[in-house]
Amino acid sequence: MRFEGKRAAVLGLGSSGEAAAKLLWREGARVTVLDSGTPDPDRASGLAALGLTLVLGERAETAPGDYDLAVVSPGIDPQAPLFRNFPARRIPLIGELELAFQCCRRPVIAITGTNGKTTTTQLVERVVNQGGMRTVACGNIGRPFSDALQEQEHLDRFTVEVSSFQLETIQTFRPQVAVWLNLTPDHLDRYRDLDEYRLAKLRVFENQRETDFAVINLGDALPPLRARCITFSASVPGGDLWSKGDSLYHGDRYILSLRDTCLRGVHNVENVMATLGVALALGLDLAAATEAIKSYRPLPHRCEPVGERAGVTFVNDSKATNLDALAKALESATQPVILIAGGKDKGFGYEPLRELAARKVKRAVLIGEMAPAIEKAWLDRVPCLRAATLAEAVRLAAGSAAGGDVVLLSPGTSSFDMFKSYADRGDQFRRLVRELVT
Ligand code: UMA
Repeated sequence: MRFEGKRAAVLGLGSSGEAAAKLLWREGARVTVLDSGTPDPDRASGLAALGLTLVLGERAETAPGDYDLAVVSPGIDPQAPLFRNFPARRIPLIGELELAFQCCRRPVIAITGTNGKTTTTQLVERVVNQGGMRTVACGNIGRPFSDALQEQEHLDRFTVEVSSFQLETIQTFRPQVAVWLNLTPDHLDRYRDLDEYRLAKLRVFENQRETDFAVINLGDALPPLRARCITFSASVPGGDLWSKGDSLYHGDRYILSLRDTCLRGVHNVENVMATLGVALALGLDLAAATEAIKSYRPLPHRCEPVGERAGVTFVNDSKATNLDALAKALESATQPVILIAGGKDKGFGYEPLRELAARKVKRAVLIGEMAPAIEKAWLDRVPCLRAATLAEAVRLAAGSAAGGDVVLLSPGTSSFDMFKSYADRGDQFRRLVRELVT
């Protein structure tokens, strides 16, 4: 076993820290977990019961200790004291994704991009399983790769959603198929600029060889890649997979229409193309892949209709945690929109959406840290109201809507200033709408 007898530090006790600690423990390492926040007590006691050492709270940031390696959780910023304490001591540091890959004996399909990662990861999981190979979806999607590894004897491949945070700390991570969906501004509270974010994401191709595949969006100018490329785009002509309206083609062969699926919007045309690209890379039958895509049901919080009252439709798009996702939701809207937007300040402004919002949004109800900045950016083009809580926002939005309008929660940024997560924000919205419509 690769880590037997090694002294390992795991930084962060969220879901990936817990999974990394357990993997190292199963591998025979001597594990210490350090978390400078207030982690879930059940997680902490579960690891303590296995005999792992825990260092929690502020003292974790300066705790001494001699280790052979440190494994960092993706949410810990390299500038955070807990993180900086380790490189300063010259202890080799990798991320949870790299740790899992080093223990993985199956090929990996990796999916990255600013938006659409989760939908595409689920589509790929479905297509690969129905194509006769056994896989599970894991990684940034929620179940850490290190946890999913426990099933590797029963699997042929891992389908891993990977974030830029996870890619920052890879060394040998080498997907057999790497999917690049798109890149738009996000996480600018962690990266200096878009270029730094892009460079982190590009690392998904770093260790690929000529025999591997890169399934890439032609709309993004990527540097030359070593892997064999399968290209797709809904806007730039010349890709292996291309579209006309809702119809998708491979070369000159018609494959399917998005209307045959439960997915909508141009972003989903590209998510489906990327999935078909993986099917091509793995040599799967495209007709079977198409049937698997047709029977896919999207997850909640992604343009999810949650209620209707007096001809007003309420839509939960809480997963829109960046401007591009909000733009996609607005572009896909065919009715006048009463928009609920705003949330955590992630280091970008809403000015780029001014014209689109002026065309689509009848009124915006703004919440969270970003509310004043959005109002300033849009004020002369979009009538804006401010709400202190989501309940007030729903009330104001419903009061502003007429029959035929849509009340859309599509915040355009993260939720952490007011909610536990985007799912918590979406669940609260769904509940408030249900109370309103019944
Ligand atoms: N912590 C410290 N010190 C710090 C900062 C954090 O000790 O300075 C501790 C916290 O107290 C907490 C732990 O670190 O206990 C949290 O670690 P984490 O933020 O890495 O969270 P995990 O629960 O391990 O979840 C991570 C991903 N989170 C992030 O990247 C922020 C999850 O993606 C992922 O599903 C999970 O691993 C399993 O792989 C979430 C996400 O928001 C969904 N991802 C971003 C996105 O999709 O945009 C990238």
